[in-house]
Amino acid sequence: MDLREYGFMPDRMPENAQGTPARITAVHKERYALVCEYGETYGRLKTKEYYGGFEEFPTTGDFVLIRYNPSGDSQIIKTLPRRTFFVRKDPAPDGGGQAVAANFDYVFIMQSLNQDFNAKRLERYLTLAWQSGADPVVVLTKADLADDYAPYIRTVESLAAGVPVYAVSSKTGEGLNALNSYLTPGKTMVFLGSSGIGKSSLVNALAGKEIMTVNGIREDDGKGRHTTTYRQLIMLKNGAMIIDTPGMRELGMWDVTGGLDMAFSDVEQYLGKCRFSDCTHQSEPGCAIKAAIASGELSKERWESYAALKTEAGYSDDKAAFLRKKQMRNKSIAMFNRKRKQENKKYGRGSDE
Ligand SMILES: Nc1nc2c(ncn2[C@@H]2O[C@H](COP(=O)(O)OP(=O)(O)O)[C@@H](O)[C@H]2O)c(=O)[nH]1
Ligand SMILES: [Mg+2]
Repeated sequence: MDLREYGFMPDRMPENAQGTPARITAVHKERYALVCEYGETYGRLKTKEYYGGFEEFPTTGDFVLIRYNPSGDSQIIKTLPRRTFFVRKDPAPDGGGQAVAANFDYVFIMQSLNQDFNAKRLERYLTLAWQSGADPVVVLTKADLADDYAPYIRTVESLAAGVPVYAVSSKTGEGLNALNSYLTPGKTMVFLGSSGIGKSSLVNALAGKEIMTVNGIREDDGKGRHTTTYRQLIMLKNGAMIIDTPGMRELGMWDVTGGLDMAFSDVEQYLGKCRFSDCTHQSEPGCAIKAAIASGELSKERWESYAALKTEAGYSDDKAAFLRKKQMRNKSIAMFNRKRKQENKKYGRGSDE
């Protein structure tokens, strides 16, 4: 097996790197499903590197280096630098950002053309997608359920200038061919969208067979149940890959400065143009934002979306505090490991290396 088929770029190997490159295809509790030149295998993290705070925990789509073990679990020794990634807030109490998907080329931002369509959520997804470093593509699903979806397309185009938008139906096959230009060998897409909007159905329609379980929408609240219980990367027959991870539901506005710049370039062009450099855009004279809204150049909703996401990003962005905590944690882990090593020596126990 040639890992390049999975999107691996050999020139991204660090110099003097030891080990066999592999790609993470699924994250289970403590075990990782991997592919490498020897085929599919499983791996576990090397304690010293990962729990000593030296390496980033890998996620679905990551390229890693392993010590290959032909007769059991391999050892994961290094996470290679990510080209693109999503982060969410680590659910641990003092957690910082945690990567949930990595090294994808396109983000398919998905909403369905029935009850799910929501402009604010679209703006949020676009911010996250731009932040990830990959190219956003808007995919409106269940086209067969909409009498006329042209107004939705126009709404997307007004919020996401320059981002391609497609209406598709996994049920009738309408519009699916247009997605083929993204589904090329070695490319990876990640699906971002609420439960029940047809992500699994689209995977199956693109794969031409039932890979994912499709679940019915509950009558009472219109929401689907989650069937994806672990994070996985699926290889389609044509050589393209799709990442589907349940963690995508909880993506927060963690460190999205660059994403906001891209998703709201129409808004940001007015910033810094107010008379007062510390303008709060509330009631100050000479406010460029208020003037743009008054003249109709900028829509009020657009400004409010931007301001809300920016505020939210500010809250989750208290990185100074987070980094302090992380340093402390790494320090105490290192101390713990040193102590354990001394004890192991004292009692003649082997270590895990
Ligand atoms: N009418 C219609 N229903 C669809 C389409 N795609 C998915 N569905 C239905 O929507 C429900 C949720 O689909 P699923 O693929 O499980 O959504 P997921 O939760 O986003 O993975 C299922 O009942 C599907 O049959 C479509 O293109 N048209
Ligand atoms: Mg699903």
